[in-house]
Amino acid sequence: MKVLLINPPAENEILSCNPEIIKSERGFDPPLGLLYLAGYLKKYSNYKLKLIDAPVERFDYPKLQKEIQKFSPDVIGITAMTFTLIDVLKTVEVAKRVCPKTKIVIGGPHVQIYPEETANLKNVDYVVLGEGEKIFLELIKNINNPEKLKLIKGLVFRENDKIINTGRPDYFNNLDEIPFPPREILPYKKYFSLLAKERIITTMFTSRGCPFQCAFCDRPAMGRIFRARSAKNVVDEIEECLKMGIKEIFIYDDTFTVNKPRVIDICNEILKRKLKFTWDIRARVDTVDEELLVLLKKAGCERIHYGVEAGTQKILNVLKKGIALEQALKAFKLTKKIGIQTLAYFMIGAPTETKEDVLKTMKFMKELNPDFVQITLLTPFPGTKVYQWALEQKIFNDYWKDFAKNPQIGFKTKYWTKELSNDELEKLLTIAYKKFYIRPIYIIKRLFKIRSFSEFLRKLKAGLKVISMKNVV
Ligand code: B12
Ligand code: SF4
Repeated sequence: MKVLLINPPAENEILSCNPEIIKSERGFDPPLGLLYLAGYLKKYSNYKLKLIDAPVERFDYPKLQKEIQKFSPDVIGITAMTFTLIDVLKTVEVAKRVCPKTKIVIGGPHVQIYPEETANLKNVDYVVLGEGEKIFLELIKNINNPEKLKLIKGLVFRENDKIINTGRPDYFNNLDEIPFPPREILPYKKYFSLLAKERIITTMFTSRGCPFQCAFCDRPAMGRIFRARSAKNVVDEIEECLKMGIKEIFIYDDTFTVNKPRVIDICNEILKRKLKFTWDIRARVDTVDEELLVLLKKAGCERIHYGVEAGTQKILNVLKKGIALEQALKAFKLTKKIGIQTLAYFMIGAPTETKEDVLKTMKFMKELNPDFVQITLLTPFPGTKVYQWALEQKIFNDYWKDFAKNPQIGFKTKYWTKELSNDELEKLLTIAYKKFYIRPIYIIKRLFKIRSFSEFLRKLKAGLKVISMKNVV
């Protein structure tokens, strides 16, 4: 049995609210979901396995088609975000053209929201829900036995004209039992990021799920149950990465700092093993304190990404972020004092947000004064409370569902336009970026922090893009 996993080319990504700079300069992250599947198959089967990360390999469709034909797999697994659906389907089309008998399996964040719509798409044979490692293996083992497939939770497929949905699967309770992602099966030295200090980066998850309830995020609907790996297991994986020559690790947990004793254990384990590497985390301002930050710094944590989202308490409350502005100010002050870089995420265009609110947010950004900000227009995503409110208030119809049923190139995302029009939102986003980044004091501070000529070139290119921003969306 030959199994091919594919992260499709990024030729038709739906442009959300990200400025061009973030898209073109952000670099490449390994497709961790597929790597986890590969790790599981490697450990628990003897299938011949290949993973293609088309964006990092810069494969276009003709090249991808050749690679599929050459490997001639029995099963192809493709990862899908709602934003990458067009490329997912183009990949399916190319695969079926050269290997018509190959079974096509789709998994990833998109299918959690639109399982049956995905199973109904042309040439899609199976949809896998939830954490796919075990279910994908069970599916492949029983792929020619539909009666057995009906007993595996987490599968959606067509039988004659009927859709069979076997129901939500269970989560892994013990994350330590999942094999590490086999990064060596990809050209792992090609992954980099604009934010990184080092050239070879990788990404890692030390926990899954998020216990918070933010109204703009689909995590509450997807995976509320927070589960974490043990410190030993996490640091074993870190050590494996360092042995491969990886120099920087982005820890992508939804909120790394949910459980303070666990973070303390991870830092102490890194220190005990004397591991030297650069790493960063994503955290909430209400889950850090001085003791934790000091230890993180000691263990080499270089940067913390905080979701601040808005600079007014009114909007934070609307978004159900569950934090206070004072907590944000305190966390940033402490993080900077301790010498850890900060990145703040902000959004513009929340329900009830007026121009005055946005101007206050811009002022707050400068008051926080992080090393970097990333500002986006709030796109109500399916599966979020904000999307539900938009439907209830008839700001738009369930247009994502239409897209999920019939994906078309040229699809445009919609914003919350009750208080501010599209045009106003786009203008405010440009102003916010310029107001933050084009400040003499900021530019001088950053110039002093640059450590190499290549870093200077990358940041110069990004800076010029911000200066030339007209209409960023
Ligand atoms: C890292 C990341 C990115 C990175 C890199 C993406 C990458 N190469 O992985 C970057 C920064 C580029 C990025 C960009 C965006 N992202 Co992003 N990102 C993430 C993040 C934080 C982690 C992804 C990850 O590695 N997860 C860990 C792995 C283990 O989980 P997983 O991918 O879900 O895989 C598991 C299952 O889904 C399943 N599975 C996955 N694929 C497959 C395939 C098969 C065949 C099977 C059987 C199973 C299966 O099994 C896996 C193992 O358990 C997630 C949030 C999250 N917590 O997952 C958001 C997330 C995926 N991103 C999201 C969004 C919205 C975006 C952006 C649109 C943001 C924006 N406004 O521009 C862009 C879109 C970019 C694009 N068009 O590709 C949403 C997707 C929602 C959706 N409906 O699709 C998420 C879920 C965040 C959120 N809550 O809103 N993102
Ligand atoms: S935004 Fe972050 S903290 Fe809030 S629910 Fe989503 S993942 Fe959790």
